[in-house]
Amino acid sequence: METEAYIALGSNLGNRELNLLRAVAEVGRVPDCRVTALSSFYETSPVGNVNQDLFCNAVLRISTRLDARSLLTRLLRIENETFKRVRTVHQGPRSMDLDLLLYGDSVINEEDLVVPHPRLAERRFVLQPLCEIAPDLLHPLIGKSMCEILAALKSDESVVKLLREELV
Ligand code: PH2
Ligand code: MG
Ligand code: MG
Repeated sequence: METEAYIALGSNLGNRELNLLRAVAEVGRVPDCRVTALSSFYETSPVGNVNQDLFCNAVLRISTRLDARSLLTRLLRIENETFKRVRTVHQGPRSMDLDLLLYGDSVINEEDLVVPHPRLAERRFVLQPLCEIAPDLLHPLIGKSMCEILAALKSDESVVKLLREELV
């Protein structure tokens, strides 16, 4: 059985757009994962307390036979091995961040794996690309569609600018 999962991509170190394209290719190479949709690329102002460069963000949909934990392990492996991600500053600059946003309508609360992603509903840089590919998708905990959640969002004033039209 295949499950639809959504992954957030973010980069603000090196060639950000190339990093995102490479990440899409790497996710597509994971066994038992098919990329089924990719949002446009957005340039976004950094959210959080760290003063850092603008991000490039996008959202990917896959169809997968992997369970959520195996998928997370593969995403972390791409961050570490393909992008040699170095973790110094919490929420600081990164060559690649791959966050598991949603795994079907599963609700998972484990120490290192929380799905839906706990900050999904407050982040414009995630909701805007997500709404492009899944506007009517229901948030499994909030019970509203992604476009309803985006429309009601007030707290996040970060600037999200379309960088590149849909690629696939
Ligand atoms: N990721 C963070 C912290 N802040 N801001 C933007 N604009 N985009 C991100 O991907 C991002 C962030 C930690 O994961
Ligand atoms: Mg993140
Ligand atoms: Mg992350």
